[in-house]
Amino acid sequence: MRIDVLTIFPDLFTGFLSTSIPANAIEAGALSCHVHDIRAYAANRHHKVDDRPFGGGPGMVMMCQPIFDAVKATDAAAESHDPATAGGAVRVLLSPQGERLTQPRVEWLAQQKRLVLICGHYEGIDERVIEELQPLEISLGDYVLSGGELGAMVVIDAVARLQPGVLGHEDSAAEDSFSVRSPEGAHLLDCPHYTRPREWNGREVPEVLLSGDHAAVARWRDEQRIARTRARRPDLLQQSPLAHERPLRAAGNKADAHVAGPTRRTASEDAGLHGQAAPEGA
Ligand code: 9WO
Repeated sequence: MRIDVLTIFPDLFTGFLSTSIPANAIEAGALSCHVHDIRAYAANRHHKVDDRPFGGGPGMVMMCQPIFDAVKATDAAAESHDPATAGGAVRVLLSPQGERLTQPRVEWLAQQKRLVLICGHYEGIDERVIEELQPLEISLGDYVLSGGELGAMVVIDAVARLQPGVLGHEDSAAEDSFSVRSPEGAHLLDCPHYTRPREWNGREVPEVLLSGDHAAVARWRDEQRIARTRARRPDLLQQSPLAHERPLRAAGNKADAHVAGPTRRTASEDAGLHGQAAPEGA
């Protein structure tokens, strides 16, 4: 997978991309990541990328031209380097106005050939370039940051670890929090983990984990995942397991971009969410 990042603070990415999982993915050849300074595409002498808001108000607004030209230039560079990406990249704008990032969305993003992550700054971005580029808008959560860069790093980290051959331990990406599902298909939280010593500070490791009975261990972990999810994130058990199975925006398809509403749940899926084989309480 190829990722292009467009930002006015490219330096923020250097430490991140040379360390940890994304660095492993790049090292393994599963990911290439190119960071571009939006300022370099500003068509004015001062490399100005922002201007005062029409209608007044505080702060500055990012101008259309530098962002648009940066996207077009990186599209051209990517396609000349690898014609397989010519079908169009998935464009992502990190923004509090976006859909909430979830693991099913991460899994969908991880399967794309190419992503273009656009990081905004100041009070916002001129709406017309958002309309023109039709990015998928993604939010980390309901809070305002000073820019989209931390969101871009979150997306890179989350998709990098899902690239084939990236994790030393191939099973762990498939087995950790949010990748394990209940029989009904709901994403579940992770079970507790323990390592040596067997007793620490007067606290013992659960007996079943020392039993050597693999089936009993697997059963206990499943019960823990379901009980924890019920206790801490009951909303996960209510969500449609199929909500993200369908791409909300196909690359280059303007018709269904922008507002990515949740998929409606069918009556049979609703029925499947009841009567879970889980212990009561947590
Ligand atoms: C600023 C602002 C001030 C008062 C009320 C609402 C407000 N919204 C914004 C705003 O959206 N500023 C943005 C800063 C402009 C584009 C980039 N910025 C950004 C991205 N802030 N927070 C994010 C972000 C990205 C992903 N997930 C959570 C937050």
